[in-house]
Amino acid sequence: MTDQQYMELALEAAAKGAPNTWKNPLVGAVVVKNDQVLAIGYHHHYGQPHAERDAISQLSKKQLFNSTLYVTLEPCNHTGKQPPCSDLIVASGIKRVVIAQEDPHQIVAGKGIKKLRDHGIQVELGVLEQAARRLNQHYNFFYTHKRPWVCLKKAVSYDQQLGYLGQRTQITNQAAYDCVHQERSRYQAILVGSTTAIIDNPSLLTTANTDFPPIRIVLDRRGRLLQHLKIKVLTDGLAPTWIFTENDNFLKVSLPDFVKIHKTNGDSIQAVIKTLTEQELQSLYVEGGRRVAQSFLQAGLADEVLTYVSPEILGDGIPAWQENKNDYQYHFSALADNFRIAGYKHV
Ligand code: AOF
Ligand code: ZN
Repeated sequence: MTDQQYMELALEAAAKGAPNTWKNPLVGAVVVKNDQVLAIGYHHHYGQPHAERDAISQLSKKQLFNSTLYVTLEPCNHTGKQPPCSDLIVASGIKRVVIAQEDPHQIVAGKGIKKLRDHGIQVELGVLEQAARRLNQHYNFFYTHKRPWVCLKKAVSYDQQLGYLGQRTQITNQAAYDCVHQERSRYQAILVGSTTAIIDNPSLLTTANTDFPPIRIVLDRRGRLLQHLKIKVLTDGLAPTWIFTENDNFLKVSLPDFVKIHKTNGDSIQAVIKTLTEQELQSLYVEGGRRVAQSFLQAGLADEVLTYVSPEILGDGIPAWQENKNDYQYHFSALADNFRIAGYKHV
């Protein structure tokens, strides 16, 4: 088999970690000797051993001697929640390391590769690099641009409307609804405006089986939720909820521990981005409200737009917000059971 084929195996293994590696990247590793795969490992769970250790620990010193390691991300060279993989590789007797992509995280960024080379290990970089970058798209974006990737989602009727004013409107069907619930697990935070939180009363959960549900963020500048303290995101305790508000009265009411108040002063969009960046949360799914979406577009903070289109005609509903078509490039579309999804990326 070729280097590409072994790397393909490592990429497949890496994907198994989703969505439980959470803020950590998906990483896979394969050990090969004499054209035989000796071990396949991956990063299973946030805080647990890295992919390299998962693969190497399956083998004896004798098996590892003179072998080749294929790994989808540059091995780390720091002590975090785990010890450095570079030291483990150096001590293992592995003679060649093939890496798909360099780690953009400044804590690693080339240092892992340097360490291996300094110890006489042959290192090759860039095998299936594009596929590896795609696998950790949000991670790569975050550590390159120092802010989370933002996706704006809308569900529209065939006549480009968001729903009827002041009432919950089911635009797309159950299949689309299920799809959104799965999609949420790809993000580390989900955001809606207070109007959506009150009128739709969504739970904003994901159906994916994860230990790290996305943080639910509600923008509530004036403190309208104070009159609606029984809504799901303030009572169910099923995921953390953050409220960004200018209203001090939130600090006077008793809220459950999973609800956190972020006091803002002025631009709440920038406050959300700043807080997520500080917490190293790498992606945000914006789900609700025409005004909220427009604020993100105006701030130039919409990296991707996802549109769910149903075949229904609403007639006299709220017109959907529109991104500037010149700023966005068609990315993909999918036709499913009675609805269509189209994705566009900022150019
Ligand atoms: C992973 N899994 O398989 C590899 C990672 O806090 P730590 O010790 O878990 O370190 C996390 C960093 O380690 C991560 O951001 C990335 O730079 C590097 N490599 N991380 O979680 C892995 N190989
Ligand atoms: Zn590591």
